[in-house]
Amino acid sequence: MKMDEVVISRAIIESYMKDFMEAMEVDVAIAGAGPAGLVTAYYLAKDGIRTVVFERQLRVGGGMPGGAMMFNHIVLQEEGKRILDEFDVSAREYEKGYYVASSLEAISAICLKAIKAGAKIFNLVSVEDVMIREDDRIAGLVLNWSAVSWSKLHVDPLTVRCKVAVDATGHSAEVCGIVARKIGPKLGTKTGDVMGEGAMWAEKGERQILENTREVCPGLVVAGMTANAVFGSPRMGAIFGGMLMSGKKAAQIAKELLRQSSS
Ligand code: 48F
Repeated sequence: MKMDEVVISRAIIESYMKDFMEAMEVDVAIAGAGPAGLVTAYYLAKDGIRTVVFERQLRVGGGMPGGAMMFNHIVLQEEGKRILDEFDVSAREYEKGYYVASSLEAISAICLKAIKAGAKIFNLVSVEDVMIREDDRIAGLVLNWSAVSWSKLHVDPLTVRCKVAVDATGHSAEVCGIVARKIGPKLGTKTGDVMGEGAMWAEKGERQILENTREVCPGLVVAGMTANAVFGSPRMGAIFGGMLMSGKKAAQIAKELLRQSSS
């Protein structure tokens, strides 16, 4: 069969641009395609909510593929394992209450399910700012190619509009950092600013991540490690149940905010 390189090129550009154009106005825009961001995207998209995820790196998954110290296995507690079951990922009980799974199987399944549910994921795109409107409501995310920021090129960004934004950028809590710096100390923390994650304490970190997963300023929800980094809660290492539960909770919060905005 005849193969034309230009047809191949056109097919890629046109279909990508169609997806990108559709991403310009969405219900929920998520920064970061680690486990928390992808789980959030899945639970939103499967309910028909227009959801887009922007990921800085070439690959999705954040810290999940690396497991712990590059041992590509992850640990989950009972509640986390129940969420993994929803993604058809196998996990075996190691000791009572501790389950082990392949980090690659887990992140592949979560990513595939999010995409199949209808979430659009754009890799190699960094969130570099937020768009705001009245009452300092977060109304969109400001994007640039990651290659532009890595090369330190002076190139202006593009902006997408969303009803709810989710910061799932992990330990660096980047969107919240931008909000604290540019809009003022309004994150609902003791300092009003991003407090930074605490030292390792798996049990406490896993417990607090659910309390910390919430709307931190109008229109901005935090998910995953970002939630603990914002509120100064401990890190927890390679136990990943909290990331999955936080993603699921962030999706519920976003749905509630969407419901309120439409009524
Ligand atoms: O770091 P990451 O995996 O965060 P998470 O989903 O999960 C944390 C765990 O991996 C692990 C842990 C478990 O106990 O502590 O560390 O909360 O994923 C965050 C993703 O966000 C991307 C980053 O490349 C990563 O894939 N990211 C960070 N900043 C930006 C961004 C940005 N400004 N724009 C777009 N993507």
